[in-house]
Amino acid sequence: MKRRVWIVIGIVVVLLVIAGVLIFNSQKISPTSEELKDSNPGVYLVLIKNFEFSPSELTIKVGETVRWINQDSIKHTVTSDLGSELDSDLLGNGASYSHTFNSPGEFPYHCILHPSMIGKVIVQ
Ligand SMILES: [Cu+2]
Repeated sequence: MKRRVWIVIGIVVVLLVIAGVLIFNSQKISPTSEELKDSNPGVYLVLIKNFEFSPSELTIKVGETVRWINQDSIKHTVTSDLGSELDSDLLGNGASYSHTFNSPGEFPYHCILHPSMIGKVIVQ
């Protein structure tokens, strides 16, 4: 009888640990912009996922940083439509590109490989 209780408790503990690991991992895979902003003041996250920049339009202040993370298995770039403000290498799965904007303006960008992928950073 007592042994059975301990077995049940053991099973519950194991299930809780598994649930905890699953929840922790799911958060790690897809951090939201707000989460990253909280942990890194002045840094915004744009996810590259399903051939889209998300959020596609982002408003920040001068001196703040945007970090793009590619979550697709396909390679993408972050490239300014005009000029060279944004000019990433080919970003593979999990790769990221960060850029700090030091002057105000609108900075539209696209992916060189997929011109339909467009986004814009507005720096105030
Ligand atoms: Cu692309």
